[in-house]
Amino acid sequence: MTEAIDYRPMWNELGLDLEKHDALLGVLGQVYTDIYLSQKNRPDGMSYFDFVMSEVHGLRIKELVDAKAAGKIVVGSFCVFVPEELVLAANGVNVGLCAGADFGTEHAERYLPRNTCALIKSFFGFSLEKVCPYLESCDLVVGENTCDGKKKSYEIFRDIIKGEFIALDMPNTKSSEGREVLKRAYLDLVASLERVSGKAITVDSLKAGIDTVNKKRTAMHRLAKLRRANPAPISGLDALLANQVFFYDDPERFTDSVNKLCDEIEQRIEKKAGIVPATTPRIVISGCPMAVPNWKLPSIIESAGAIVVGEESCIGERGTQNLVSAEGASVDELIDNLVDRYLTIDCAVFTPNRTRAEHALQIAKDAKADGVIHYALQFCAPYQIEAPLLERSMEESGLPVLRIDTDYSQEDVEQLRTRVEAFIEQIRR
Ligand code: BJ8
Repeated sequence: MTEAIDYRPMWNELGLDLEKHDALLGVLGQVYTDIYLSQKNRPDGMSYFDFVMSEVHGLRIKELVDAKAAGKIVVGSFCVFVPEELVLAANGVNVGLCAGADFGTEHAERYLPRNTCALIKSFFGFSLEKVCPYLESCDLVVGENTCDGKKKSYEIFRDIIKGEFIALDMPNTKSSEGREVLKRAYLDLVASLERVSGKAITVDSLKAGIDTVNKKRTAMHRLAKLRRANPAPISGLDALLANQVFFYDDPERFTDSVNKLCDEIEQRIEKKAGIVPATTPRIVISGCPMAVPNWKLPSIIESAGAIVVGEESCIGERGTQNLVSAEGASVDELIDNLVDRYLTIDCAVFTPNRTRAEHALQIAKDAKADGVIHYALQFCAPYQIEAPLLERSMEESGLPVLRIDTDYSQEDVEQLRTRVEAFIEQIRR
């Protein structure tokens, strides 16, 4: 039997509040056991993701510490508009920062109005309570001026974290001017990355970064396609977990693990070995991103007897869609390629944003969904206001929609369960 490693000296060194961090890990471990490990008939390939989650504040953080000792930089972000390709090209490790749990909310509300979305309060809470080892490992944190909530809260956040912070100036339209704004933001990011890492981004290093991330996204496209089989070969919760781990893990190891999982899923499909019967109501979720450990809604949906077969979300197909071309003879041309790909992300902060509804509909059709659940965090104006537009286009295509507005607390779980169960009864075939 291998002896458990004591990570406390490392956490202490990073400046974590060990007592609060223990409390957080205790809750997370229990929630993970209740929601994930209680599922039946999971693919064997999910054991890798279980391992990653069991070591999410342990081994992975040790890897970051070791990478820093070997001369790499750690770069944290909160949005899929921050290109991992550039971070890799600058000899960096890219990590998504903790923003999916109700932690330190009261502390966060000393800095932010109560009517701020849970995602923003969460990253404030994690930072103020000193419980996010990813944040504490960062040499550079990259924010982005997307929604007003993030844009304004970053003005405060930059002063409460210990690492360096920059905010990318983001466009809110996809016009040619918008394209220029995004390109300028990426050029600014290149300058910051080069300064912090002391390494110049070259054509070769950027092409290598593009190749690594393209492979990672291609693996996720494969998983997104396979999970649409009927009977569904993998739970929505497990597919969501792979989408969440996308933001934390070593990219090559992650790609390899997703491809192995997909090989296994292909065999399941061949044998028609579903995780649930073929008659199970099929749901697509569309809306705000669900960062670890935000599993509330999918767990309610799946425990109510339906299966989630796709996510139109940044932690899902909105975030992973499309690849970046590696054709180009200069860094500038490659950055144009990045802008081309990243501008296809249908975030609700853009106006207009019609392609999001089209994309969501396409996912629902391809996945042969029986209904769509629109998920918005309370006080997230971009997604809440876009919800009726999306609902209309779904319903015109004959797809019933349930709109859910919620946060990270557990207070509304029973009420949500009742609404979700009624929706599932309505769409049951
Ligand atoms: S590209 S969705 S990851 S900005 S939930 S903080 S929008 S008030 S997270 Fe997002 Fe990038 Fe867009 Fe995706 Fe604001 Fe809404 Fe809160 Fe949000």
